[in-house]
Amino acid sequence: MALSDHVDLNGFIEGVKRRNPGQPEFVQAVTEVAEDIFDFIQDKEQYHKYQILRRIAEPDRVISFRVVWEDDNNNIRVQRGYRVQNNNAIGPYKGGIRFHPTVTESVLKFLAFEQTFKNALTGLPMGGGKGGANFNPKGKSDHEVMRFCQSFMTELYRHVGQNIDVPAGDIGVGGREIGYMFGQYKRITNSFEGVLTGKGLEYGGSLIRTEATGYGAVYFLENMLTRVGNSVEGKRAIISGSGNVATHAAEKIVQLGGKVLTLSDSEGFIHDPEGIDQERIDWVKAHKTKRRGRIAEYADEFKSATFHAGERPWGVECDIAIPCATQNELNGREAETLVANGCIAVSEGANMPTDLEGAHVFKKAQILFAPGKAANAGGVAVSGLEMSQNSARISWKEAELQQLLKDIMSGIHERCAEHGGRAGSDHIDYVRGANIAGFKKVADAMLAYGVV
Ligand code: NDP
Ligand code: 2IT
Repeated sequence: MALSDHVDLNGFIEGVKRRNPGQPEFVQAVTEVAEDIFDFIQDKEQYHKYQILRRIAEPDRVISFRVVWEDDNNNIRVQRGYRVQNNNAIGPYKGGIRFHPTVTESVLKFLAFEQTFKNALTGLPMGGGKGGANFNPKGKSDHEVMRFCQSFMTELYRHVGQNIDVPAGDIGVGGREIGYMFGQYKRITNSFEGVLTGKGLEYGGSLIRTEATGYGAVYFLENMLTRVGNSVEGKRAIISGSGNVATHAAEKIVQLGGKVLTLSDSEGFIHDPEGIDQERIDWVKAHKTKRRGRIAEYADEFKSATFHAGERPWGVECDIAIPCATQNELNGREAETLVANGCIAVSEGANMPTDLEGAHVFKKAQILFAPGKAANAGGVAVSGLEMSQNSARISWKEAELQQLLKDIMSGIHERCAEHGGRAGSDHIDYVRGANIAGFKKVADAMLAYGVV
């Protein structure tokens, strides 16, 4: 078949839209990747012949199930749970579980698709998957969360296993939820195995897994800045979110001598011109995890700060932006504001926080722009290290793991730089680099397997 007989990019995207009606987030994630991959595979006949991108953009399977549980008032509640197993060409399916009212099949399919490329970029043997439920942990008692997690795992356990699919945390799923789910898996199967990552240190968890995503996003940022002779030191950073990723990104910015001006949640953002230092970050961590409080209360606690209800932080002047809340939280207009305000670098702690228009603005302005699949890969990378420790039945020391995380993030940066450059320009397009490097590894494994 001549290359001209292959469907073009627009035809491909039209097909993705037709096959996935009502799934805008999934179509968006595939479009962003396809824009770069179509260019890359122009002259690579085998990827066309074996329909590699078309196959990666069709999950191996989507499992959907009813999760029924009883609340504290004895009401019977019904939620929908999912596991999307996107691709296991290079290792067991691996990716987080999200509990949030906005969870849909489209959201989890986009996340599992992105995860496939991200996991490949880490250099570790992990395929891509994602799961979750439209359950809202906010305002629920510990017992309600426990009953929900147990019910969720009572179906999920059939589909996962240390060599099959290894879930972890994501929005709304942290140490507490992983504990309840691991306990239920162990109870049902009578098998103590590394079926989940992000576990407590007492029962097979790894040191620095909690910190890894946020720290990794800042290491990636530092790598980008170092390459152009700059650094985090003295820079003003605005961060969205106030959960696991946001608070640890903030911590690492402060450790590297930067100043953090904002944090947010789904109700608005706080702006603290004095800077959110380690003591204040510790307060936010305890407030969000132990007290399950809202970020608005930061402004009651620290008088230098203001709370901006219903707004996002992107209008605050900064050098660096680190979106760490959720998908599509930074649009084209906000991207233009950031660029106009002199922002030089964006490192995505969240998955697909910048929408397609926003990503095009950053690409056009040629600022340093690290997509989530590269910048936030530190979390899943340390999950991979947790799997290795579980298999070997050992625990590595903190210093060792800190170094491995740094090395893995530098390795991802190098892979992106290798594929994201253009002849005649010194600028690295990290989106293109991440898409191509991730695709190539998965694609070459798929070619080795033939048509399966
Ligand atoms: P958490 O649940 O710990 O925190 C999520 C934060 O984002 C909260 O501050 C939450 O505010 C905010 N948020 C959630 N949904 C929305 C929304 N619709 N609009 C505005 N704010 C929102 O989750 P994580 O920190 O773990 O995850 C944050 C992002 O990082 C996600 O995109 C996740 O996929 C990604 N990620 C996470 C990894 C991990 O290891 N945990 C690894 C790689 C990526 P509120 O309290 O109001 O809901
Ligand atoms: O989006 C992600 O990479 C995660 N939520 C972490 C996945 C994992 O398996 O650690």
